[in-house]
Amino acid sequence: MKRRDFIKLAALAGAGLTFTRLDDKLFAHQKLSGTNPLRFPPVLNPGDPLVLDYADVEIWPGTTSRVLTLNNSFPGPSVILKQGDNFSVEFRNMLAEESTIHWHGLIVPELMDGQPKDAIPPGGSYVYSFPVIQKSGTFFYHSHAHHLTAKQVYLGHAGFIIIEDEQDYGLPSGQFDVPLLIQDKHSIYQPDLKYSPTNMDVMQGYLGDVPLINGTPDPYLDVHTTLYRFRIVNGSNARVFNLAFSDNSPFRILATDGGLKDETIEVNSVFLSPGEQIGILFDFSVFSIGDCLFRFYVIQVQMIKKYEWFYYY
Ligand SMILES: [Cu+2]
Repeated sequence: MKRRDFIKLAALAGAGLTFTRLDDKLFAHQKLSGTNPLRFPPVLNPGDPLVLDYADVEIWPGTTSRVLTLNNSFPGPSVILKQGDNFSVEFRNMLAEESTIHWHGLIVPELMDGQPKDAIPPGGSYVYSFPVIQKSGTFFYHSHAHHLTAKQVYLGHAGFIIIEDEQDYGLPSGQFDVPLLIQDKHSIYQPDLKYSPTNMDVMQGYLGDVPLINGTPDPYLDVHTTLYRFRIVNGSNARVFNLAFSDNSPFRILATDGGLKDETIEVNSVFLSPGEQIGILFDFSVFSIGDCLFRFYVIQVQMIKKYEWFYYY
């Protein structure tokens, strides 16, 4: 796309994620936008606990933010599962208030679902354990503590869950399979992530003006000239996003909340509401090195009350 167009879009979008094409051998980033390399949370090692606590994390370069972390990671470590696994993890709540881990989208026994009524007290721990019975898909975990969910998720209690199975064979994998957690934050409190809703926010949702992607502000990702899979989760409190490439390139919807679709669907943009995820396929091979391709358009939708996430106050 033309640089002029990009500048215009950047102003519209406020912030987003920039993809810049790389030569397959020369790993040179030609920066058109995006200040910070996109971060990725670590993968949770089998047997490791998930420890919820505050920590000072460098979100904006040169300064730290006091946020909620799991194992000191913001967002929390990614939980990678295989269909047929028996997953088990000890959750340790180091906060001075209740918390839980809710496995959003997973089919698990009621007592393993981290519901508000099953709160883990301050300083307490609990072993979540369940069989992985679902097919390939992207999910995410987050706090579901009573009246504390919105605050704890906003401050950082969230992470990816990815289930892999034989349906994934032949799809982009490894570095070509990219998870993106989008969460909007209030820039007025930067670098802190203060959860401070007004009465109006409580009614209409806590809307930020700066989207963080995997906890990264103004991120970029250098990509190779090949096919990519993106697993995009909207972990915002109330913000609905409309996702599109800056040049209106079509892309293919591979998966939705129900898992992989029988057939991919070609679209030019897609709405993603809080708590929702979508998987897309995009082929970067037709672009020139230095092209700046992908921006998230931030839009505000009034009718958000129907979404589950909205009730997490
Ligand atoms: Cu949820």
